[in-house]
Amino acid sequence: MRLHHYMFFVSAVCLGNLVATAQAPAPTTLKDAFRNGFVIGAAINADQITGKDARGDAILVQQFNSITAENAMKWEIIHPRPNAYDFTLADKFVELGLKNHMFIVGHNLCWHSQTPDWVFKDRKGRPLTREALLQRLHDHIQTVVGRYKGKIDSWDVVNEALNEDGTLRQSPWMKIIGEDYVVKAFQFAHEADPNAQLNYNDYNLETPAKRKGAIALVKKLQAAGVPIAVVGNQGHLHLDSPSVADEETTITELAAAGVKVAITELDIDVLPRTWAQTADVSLNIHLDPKLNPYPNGLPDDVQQRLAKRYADFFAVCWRHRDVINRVTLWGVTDGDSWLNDWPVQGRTSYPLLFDRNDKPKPAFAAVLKTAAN
Ligand code: 9MR
Repeated sequence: MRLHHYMFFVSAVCLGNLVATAQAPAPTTLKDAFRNGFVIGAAINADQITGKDARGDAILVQQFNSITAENAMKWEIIHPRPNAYDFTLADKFVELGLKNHMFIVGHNLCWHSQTPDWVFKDRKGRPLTREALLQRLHDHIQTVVGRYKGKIDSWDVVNEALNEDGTLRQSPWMKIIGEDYVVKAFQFAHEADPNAQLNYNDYNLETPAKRKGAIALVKKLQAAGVPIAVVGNQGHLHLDSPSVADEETTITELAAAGVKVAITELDIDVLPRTWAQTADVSLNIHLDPKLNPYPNGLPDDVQQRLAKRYADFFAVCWRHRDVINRVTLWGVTDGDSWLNDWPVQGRTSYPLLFDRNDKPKPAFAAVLKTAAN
């Protein structure tokens, strides 16, 4: 090849590379956009687990690489009566995750809510002793975690153990066993699957007192030699709160305690609230039309505010991707969200990235862009 031919060839190749780089298509899915930072999950309901919601499943498989069962693995469903387990939905949930090579999250093993009353009582209806309840917790965790050993990647071992002031909630677990029930639950889970990632999961950790309580709990678990790997901050957010600065502080302070941080139940509520910020499922408020302002669609200005809020939140997660290992949205489309029925039943809510017709919202495009920065 003569020199000028060679030079032409080299410049053509360089130019080609340049054009190729400049034109490298931007990722069009959440899982691709964040691939070099963290996995992106969705909580899925029974219709999605069983394939009845084919359109929801199509979005799930295209966009997400992690799943959490919204309800299917909770005690009242998986273990409704003494010695009677029902793994029908949970097995299908795990199969779906394995088939699609997803990071599978088990939610949850020990919680005060959605746990039947019998769990805390003996055959005659009297409160169980500490030893008997510990045995019951052990058997439940051994059975459930043991069944999915090597298949479920990550377990929410204890859910929502803290009060807003950072003290331990006076749940039946706490009252009967005492505060070491948290350590015990983690030990049982570790015994049942030594390779599973173990999480403590709670909401409102942006509140300094509650966050302090969570960090104290992490330290207690670490001191007891228990492998707590992740703190899940649920991320049930509102348009105007908590502030991005508080979200960032929460991530860095939790990570400084020596754990990874996951956002486990992300959604952003755009509806008015007349109650304190919480995710306490026992709250139930009467429906008033003023509390349901967008029954026929979200006005564009609110849609844009939601997009910006989502982008700001994901930008924080992306910036801290060295310590964030997962961001999970609490549902696939707006129609699926628990926020349509809580704390007021029958509202039309818009908290997720896909709308009721399965279309990506402006927030979806805004979120995709955050990973490019
Ligand atoms: O989204 C769940 C909803 O379908 C259930 O009715 C509700 C009942 O307790 O639980 C919801 O999920 C909760 C999660 O398990 C724990 N953190 C708060 C979530 C929203 O309430």
